[in-house]
Amino acid sequence: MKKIVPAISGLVAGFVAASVFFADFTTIGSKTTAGDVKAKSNAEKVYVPFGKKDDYYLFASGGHSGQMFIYGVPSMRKIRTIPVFSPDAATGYGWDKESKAMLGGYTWGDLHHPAFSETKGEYDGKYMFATDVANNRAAVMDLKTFAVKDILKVPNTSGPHCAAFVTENTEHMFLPTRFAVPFGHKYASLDDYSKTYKGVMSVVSFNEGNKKLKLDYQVALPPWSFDLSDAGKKTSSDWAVLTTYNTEEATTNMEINASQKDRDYIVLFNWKELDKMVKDGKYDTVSGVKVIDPAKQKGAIYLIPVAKSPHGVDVTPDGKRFIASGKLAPTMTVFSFEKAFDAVKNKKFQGEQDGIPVLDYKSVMEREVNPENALGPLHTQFDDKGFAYTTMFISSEIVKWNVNTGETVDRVPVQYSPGHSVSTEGDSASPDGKWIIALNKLAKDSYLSVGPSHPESMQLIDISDKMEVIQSAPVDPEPHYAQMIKADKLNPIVVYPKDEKRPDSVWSQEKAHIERKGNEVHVYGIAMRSKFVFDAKAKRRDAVTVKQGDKVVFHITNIDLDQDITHGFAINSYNQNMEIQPGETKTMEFVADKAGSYPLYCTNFCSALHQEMSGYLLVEPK
Ligand code: K7E
Ligand code: CUA
Repeated sequence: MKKIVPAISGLVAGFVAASVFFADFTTIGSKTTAGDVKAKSNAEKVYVPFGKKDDYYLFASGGHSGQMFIYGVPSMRKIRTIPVFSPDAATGYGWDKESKAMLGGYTWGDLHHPAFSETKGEYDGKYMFATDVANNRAAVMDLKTFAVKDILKVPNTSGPHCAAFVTENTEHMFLPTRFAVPFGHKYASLDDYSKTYKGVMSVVSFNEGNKKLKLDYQVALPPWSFDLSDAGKKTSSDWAVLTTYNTEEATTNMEINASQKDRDYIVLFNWKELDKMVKDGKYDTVSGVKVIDPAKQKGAIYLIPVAKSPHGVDVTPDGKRFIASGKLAPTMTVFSFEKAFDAVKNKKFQGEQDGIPVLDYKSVMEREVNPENALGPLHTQFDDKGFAYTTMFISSEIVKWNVNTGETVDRVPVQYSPGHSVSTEGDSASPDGKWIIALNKLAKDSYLSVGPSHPESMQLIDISDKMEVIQSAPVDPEPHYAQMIKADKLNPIVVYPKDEKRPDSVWSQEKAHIERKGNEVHVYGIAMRSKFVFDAKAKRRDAVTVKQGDKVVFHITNIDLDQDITHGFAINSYNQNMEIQPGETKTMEFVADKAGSYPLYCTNFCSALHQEMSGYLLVEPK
């Protein structure tokens, strides 16, 4: 959702920004003004002196960079980029054998929505999930190492934008598709769209034992675009909601044709019922995947009319309500789970669409909220006091409102055009109400210019009392969504535990050796400050000689079991590079198709003799 109406938002936001900056930061002559005092006290709020750590981790999605960005809050200092769906030269992610296999040949991804694993509706700090809109993948990152452990390729779907959101105890993640496609991505004329194309929702689970993601089953929803979703909590924990657009089933000129009808739908479904249907064999098997047809299998899925083309849908921390944001309509619609359950039970239907019952809007809707002059509501976050915070893309602001009454309580301009925002522990059952960060699509004049393309911008807003923008930080494109967690919930390891069981790891210089099997050369080597040893018995322990055309497999163990002593392993001119963290073994595999003499070296500056940490790969010509 980027830059839909930059002209209007620019005007509104520019005007608002100008007034804010003049009000707060103008100094007159050399006198200290109220603005100076304010700036100083704001600076103190976010200043984290050296030696102290931030209170929160921010995991910001990297959008079409395919990566995840880790920031500290409140300092808003960027700590690291963690590669997820795209190769990353800095860490060699996508070059070593394991991560290369996980990426499956894809060189980019589009990561929109990160989600923490949850236990009883609280972030448990164990895992981070994300999905890839570009190439239909889901990933899981282990927060002990911040390393991606598994990537699942999902069939029959084209862009799981709607994900990832986990259920209360991480039983499932739902991946509804943004673009409808025929099963198996088969060719079918767009004239047959309504008949042949499907808006498939994938239901995925995570196995903590083997750290793998698994596709449990799919639901063949109508060929609509599914936009955002959220899982229920507490009394609604068996349920989840999705927003839809293009229920018109338009296949061209979407900008106009997908906004014809006044209403689209919220899809409300009971995932426990869906699980049960699968258990009871109520599904079809399509290319090896269990697929539920909601027109045939009734009792789990319902539609609720909502103002057309909504964007976000967010469940309140108490699990009692869900709020749809209008995007095109300047309205947040508050729905009640209790009312929805009652409508389901008493069959208060206003009709059927594609065989799915449509719940009566008035019976389920609790309130339509229209803050004055607030335009383009996209996403809602929560605090600990029952307030909701909705980003307004077009009027460039965050509006704070009372979920119980719909009354506007406060509003703050942001620079500019916020998409999502994220509050501290905001998607958990107990947000703590300290900060909210506006994830702005446009930065315009906020930072030193780097040419026509600007970074996106994140603005830290204090929500403990009256909302106030305190700090701002540029961020690479493009954080759609982010998650913020209390720092003390995470407990990353310092050194990989020495894994003696891994068959290819070598834990001493003396054990380094080379094995040849036909035209495969396996090097079992070590990296340590400040050398590589590939063959303990060789005349040159840091050189490897192979024949042109050999498959070369380097298994390198970093035997420096010390904090932060990471080594790189790169081969000059061979386009090979990987990072080996302390205690880790990594594998690099390639065919030595170019004859010649190729220096290899450590890419991470690991000691005073780092420059000396090098050797040779010699490839004898055929
Ligand atoms: Cu950009 Cu959540 Cu993909 Cu809204 S989404 S902004
Ligand atoms: Cu190891 Cu530089």
